Amino acid sequence: MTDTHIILIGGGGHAKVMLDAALCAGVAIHGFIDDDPDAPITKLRGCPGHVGGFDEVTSRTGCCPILAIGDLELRARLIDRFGDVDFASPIIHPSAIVSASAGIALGGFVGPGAVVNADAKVCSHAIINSGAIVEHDVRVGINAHVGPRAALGGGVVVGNHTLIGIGAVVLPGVKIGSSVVVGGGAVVTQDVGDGETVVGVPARVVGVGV
Ligand code: JB2
Repeated sequence: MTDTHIILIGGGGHAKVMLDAALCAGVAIHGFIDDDPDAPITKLRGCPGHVGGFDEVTSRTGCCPILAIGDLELRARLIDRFGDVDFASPIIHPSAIVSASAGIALGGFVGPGAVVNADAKVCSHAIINSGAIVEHDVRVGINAHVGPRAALGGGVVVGNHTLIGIGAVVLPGVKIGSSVVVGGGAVVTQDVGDGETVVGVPARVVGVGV
């Protein structure tokens, strides 16, 4: 499938960032889907049209959706909902530095000024947000989000659906489980179990999900 009809799923703040990156990269966006047809993205120059509902994506030949909403739980539900639909190739801002040996999977996003270093693997639907650093041999799981200016040292593992908050630092080799929340500015020095929320310097567990 070619990406001739990329549709952004979402029209809020994150969609604006993704549209901007796509426009900078010369990637055409066919439309966006949002509950609100007047979503914030419509104020951006170059905004594509609002296209119907989710059926528009599943029924139209050649439509490739890409998640453009930040909420990781909602994103996970949408990934399930779309099932076998072919998601779009990753959108990568041209100012990002991505090693030739790194891999960015379908549905991924790499924002402006981000670095993805040698042999790093960014799984499907993951977000590497503005200015984030993903060092060599890191694995970023499915639908994980590395927030703006967060830094992952070499060999770090980030599980599926995990949020690394703005400006957090994860020391080299640390393993972070699935559905974890790392608070903004935290410094993670030890492994983190599935579902845990950690904050602070050094990061401490303050909650465990259900
Ligand atoms: O179920 C839904 C749904 N729920 C919310 N289906 C569809 N199609 N759309 C939905 N939305 C839409 O997502 C809302 O109408 C709204 O337009 C959009 C969410 O926009 P918002 O600006 O609130 O959040 P965001 O997800 O784009 O951005 C968040 O995450 C980013 C990573 C913000 O926290 C940003 O600051 C952050 N950078």
